[in-house]
Amino acid sequence: MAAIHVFNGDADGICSLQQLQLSEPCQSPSGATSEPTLVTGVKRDIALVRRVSAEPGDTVTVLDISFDKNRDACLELLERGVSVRYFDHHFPGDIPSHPRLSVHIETLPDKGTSLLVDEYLGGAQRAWAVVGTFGDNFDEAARRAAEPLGLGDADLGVLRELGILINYNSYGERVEDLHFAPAALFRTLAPYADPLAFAREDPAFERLQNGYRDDMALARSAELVQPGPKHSYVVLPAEPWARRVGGVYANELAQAEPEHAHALLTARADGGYVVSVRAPLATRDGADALCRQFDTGGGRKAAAGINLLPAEEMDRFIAAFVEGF
Ligand SMILES: [Mn+2]
Repeated sequence: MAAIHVFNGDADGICSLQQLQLSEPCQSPSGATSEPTLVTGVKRDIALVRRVSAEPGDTVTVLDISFDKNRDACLELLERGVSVRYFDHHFPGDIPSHPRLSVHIETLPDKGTSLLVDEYLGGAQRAWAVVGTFGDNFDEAARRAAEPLGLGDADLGVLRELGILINYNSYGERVEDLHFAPAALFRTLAPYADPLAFAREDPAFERLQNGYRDDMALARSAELVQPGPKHSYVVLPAEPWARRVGGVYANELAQAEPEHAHALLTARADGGYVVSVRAPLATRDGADALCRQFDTGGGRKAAAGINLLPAEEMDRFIAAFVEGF
């Protein structure tokens, strides 16, 4: 009766698991707390359920990855007698009903998986839900969720910074690009019931702060191109720093210019680009529709991406980007 946790390696995924683990630690038959199996990866690594090896009677908890990309793997587990518990806010497609499948999926534009788990737990680990929500760039929702905690501006700022840093750590083409493998970062956070204590006491926080500062300085020096009246994009080189910082830099651009749509294209070592799109914060709509026009595109209304944009489709992308917003 093993517990297997499958989660996106970003802040929303990690903070969703952190809340569940703090509220429902795994108990082995002897009563000792047992280590669950963790299945995760870089942020864009979302077809994770197929990596699970589970026995009948095991429970698999899946956090912050699209059901649509994991449906077949989930059905296979369910048929083998495994229970699946699913929390997510990405496009799910058809959700089957099955006695061993429990689903908590909502696709609202400002409610991430951390807030779905928070609701499920009755707000029991609210501070971590706030961190995960800041990490997904849902600032207003995060501040609303933080109200009952009665935190001052400085502490709220630390929760926001921690969300941004954990989210930042998840971006990369492969785990080797990252400062911390997401499973290792989760294990580092796991002992801290209070995210403010983690930020104060754990050296991982400072390491993320330094990496973020250095990578962002490089990103900010790249040229911002404006192909339309409310459209900005930037192209970054095929370097580990660019692969790490891209998504977070896109969020920063989106916040600095809320009426603008933003695209960030990072060159891939093997040719073409990885693309992050942010809809204007003012409307939070259209990013998924734009990216789904390309073979490897997907995501949410407010934030979406394309895993591989061939170099020869660059012009088509820029035209669709200007057309789409
Ligand atoms: Mn999320």
